[in-house]
Amino acid sequence: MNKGTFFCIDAHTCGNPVRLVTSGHPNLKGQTMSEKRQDFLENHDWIRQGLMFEPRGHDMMSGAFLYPPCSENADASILFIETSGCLPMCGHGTIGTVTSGLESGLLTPKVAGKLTLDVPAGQIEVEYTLQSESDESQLHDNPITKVDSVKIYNVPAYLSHQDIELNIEGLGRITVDVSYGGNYYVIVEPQENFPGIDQWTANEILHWSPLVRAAASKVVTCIHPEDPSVNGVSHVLWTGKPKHENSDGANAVFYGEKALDRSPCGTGTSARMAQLYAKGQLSLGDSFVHESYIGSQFIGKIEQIVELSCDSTYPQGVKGKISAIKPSIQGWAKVFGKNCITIDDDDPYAFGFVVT
Ligand code: PYC
Repeated sequence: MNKGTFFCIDAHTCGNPVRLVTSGHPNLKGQTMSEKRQDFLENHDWIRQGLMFEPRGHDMMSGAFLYPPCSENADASILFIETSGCLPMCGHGTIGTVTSGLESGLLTPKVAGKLTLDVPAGQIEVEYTLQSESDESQLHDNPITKVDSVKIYNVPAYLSHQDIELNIEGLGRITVDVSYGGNYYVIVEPQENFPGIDQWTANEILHWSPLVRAAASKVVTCIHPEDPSVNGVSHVLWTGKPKHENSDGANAVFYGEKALDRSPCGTGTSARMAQLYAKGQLSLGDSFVHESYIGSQFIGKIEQIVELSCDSTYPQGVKGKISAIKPSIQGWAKVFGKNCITIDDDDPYAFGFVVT
């Protein structure tokens, strides 16, 4: 029996996939995207599994649903889906969703060139440019107008733990930081037992990352000070020498069980800028061109310094304010296909599989 039919627009943001699901949305309970994300995970997760895992997806697959706005001032809401679950925030996912949504006419901004979007991690602002600015007024009459670039003003990012020592069997001792940029990242910089991503193969990153994430998760507690449903170290960000002269840094982000981000990673770039700001290596107003493992680039910037409020749910009994940055991330996405995907429960692989 057919459990669901999903029309999708397939795109990639700087190399990493974004499958925007344009039909088959389940009705989600809750007032905010954070509550709706919980409802999706509890009651509708089969849709994510069917659309993200093999044979309909693959290890790197990620995607999104557009929903009506939760807040009065917003244009729309995004629910992110990927192989690891539903991220609170996804930078490359937002850039791909905004591009596909605008080009298909599914997203209609109140103000041309700008969008306000509710996401599970909070509210973000977006600015976009079209391929020819003079075509801006044609966006709704001419749905094939292309989006040139998308800039996200992300949720606040902050360094949560510094100089954590981990002992990884087979690799040795490494010292890492943990930083939040919409997801929690273990950040590993070049040091005695890690020469940098420019010296490692993708297979080496995929091999060591789950061990580093598991080791870090044992010794640090990450709970977002303003939304405890956002918690846990989910991503590992390795750094190294960039390939391009105009890049300020390079990274390779591991997520899920087997994914290596092909984009420079929006939430990872935000977490990295928050770490560098907290350590005095970046300042308010600085830009940071960040490169992915395949050499694609995002332009990051520290737009503002803000504070997050901690209450008694915050670990180690911390109460009061945490200093954070408000980062922006700019990148591009390309739409390359349209898909009609069915999930039939007489298919033994209706809800996908992972080869380990
Ligand atoms: O761009 O934020 C991002 C992201 C998260 C996981 C993969 N990409």
